[in-house]
Amino acid sequence: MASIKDRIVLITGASSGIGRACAEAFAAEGCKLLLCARREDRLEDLARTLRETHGTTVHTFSLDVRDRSAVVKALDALPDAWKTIDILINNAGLARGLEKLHEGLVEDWEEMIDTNVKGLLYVTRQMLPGMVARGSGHVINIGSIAGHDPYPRGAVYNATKFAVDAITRAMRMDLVDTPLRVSTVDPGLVETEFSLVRFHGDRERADGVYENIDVCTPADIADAVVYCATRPPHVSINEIIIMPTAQASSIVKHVGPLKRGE
Ligand code: NDP
Ligand code: 8X3
Repeated sequence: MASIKDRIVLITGASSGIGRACAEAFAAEGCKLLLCARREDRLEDLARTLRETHGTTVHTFSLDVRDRSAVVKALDALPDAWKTIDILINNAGLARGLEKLHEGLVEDWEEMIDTNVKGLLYVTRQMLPGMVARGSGHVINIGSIAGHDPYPRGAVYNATKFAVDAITRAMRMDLVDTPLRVSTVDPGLVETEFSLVRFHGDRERADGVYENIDVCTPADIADAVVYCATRPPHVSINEIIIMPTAQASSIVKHVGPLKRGE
C-alpha cells in the first residue's frame, strides 16, 4: 500500500453520502482535503469534525458543478497551496425520478445530465491540465452498476452512468503515455440521500428502497476509493464494481434474510 499522506484530494459532492464518507476515509489517511458541494453549511460542519478527529487540513467551498463559469471561477480562485491537486474524486451526482421514458420529466433528465455528465466534465477539464503538466495525478470517478447494467424506468440515469464509464475509459487512453491514473468505482445499492433526492423528498418511498436489504454503507464505497488511491504508482485499478452481497445485478436483489444454511 502506497502512502497518500499529505496528498491534496478534491472531492465533489462531499456534503452527503459517499462523498462525505470519502472525506472521512481520506482524512484518516492523512490527506489534505478540498471539499465542495452546494450545501456549504454541511461542509463546514464536516470540516470541523475532521479537524477535531484527524487534525485534517481542510478547505471548503460552495459549488454547483452544473454551472460551468462557477466551476472555472471557483477552481481558478483556489489558494496557491491548494491548486496542485493530487487526487480528484468526481462524486457529485444524482438520480431524479423513476419513470418509463415516455412518462419522464425532461427537467429531471436535464438535471441528471447536467450534474452527472457535464458537471463531471467541467471539473475534470479544469483540473486535468495541471495534473498533466506536473506528470502526476489520479482521477477517480464514481459511476454506478447502472453504468453497466441498465434497468427499467432508469434510462436517463443509466445513460449518464454509461457516459461516466465511457469518459473514464477514453481518458485512460488519452493519458496512457503519462503517469496519471483514471479509475471508476461503481456501486450498487448504498444507503445515502440518493433515493430521497430521486423521489423528490418522499421519505417513505426512499426508505422503501433499502428496507430489509443489507445494503452497502457509504464507508464501504469510500474504502474501495481509498484502495484505488493507495496502490503503487505503476498499478491502476481501472474499475471496481461493488454491490451488497444481496444484490446480483441492477434488478436482482434479495429482500429479507439471506439463507445461511442449516
Ligand atoms: P447523496 O444524495 O447522499 O449525495 C450526493 C452528493 O452530490 C451531495 O453531496 C450533493 O451535495 C452533491 N451534488 C448533487 N448535485 C450537485 C451539484 N449540482 N453540484 C455539486 N454537488 C452536487 O447521494 P450518494 O452519496 O449516494 O451519491 C454520490 C454519487 O454516488 C453519485 O454520483 C451517485 O450517482 C453515485 N451512486 C450512488 C449509489 C447509491 O445507491 N447511493 C449507487 C451508485 C452510484 P449538495 O446537494 O450539497 O450540492
Ligand atoms: C445507483 C444505483 O441501482 O439505485 O447508481 O440506480 S441504482
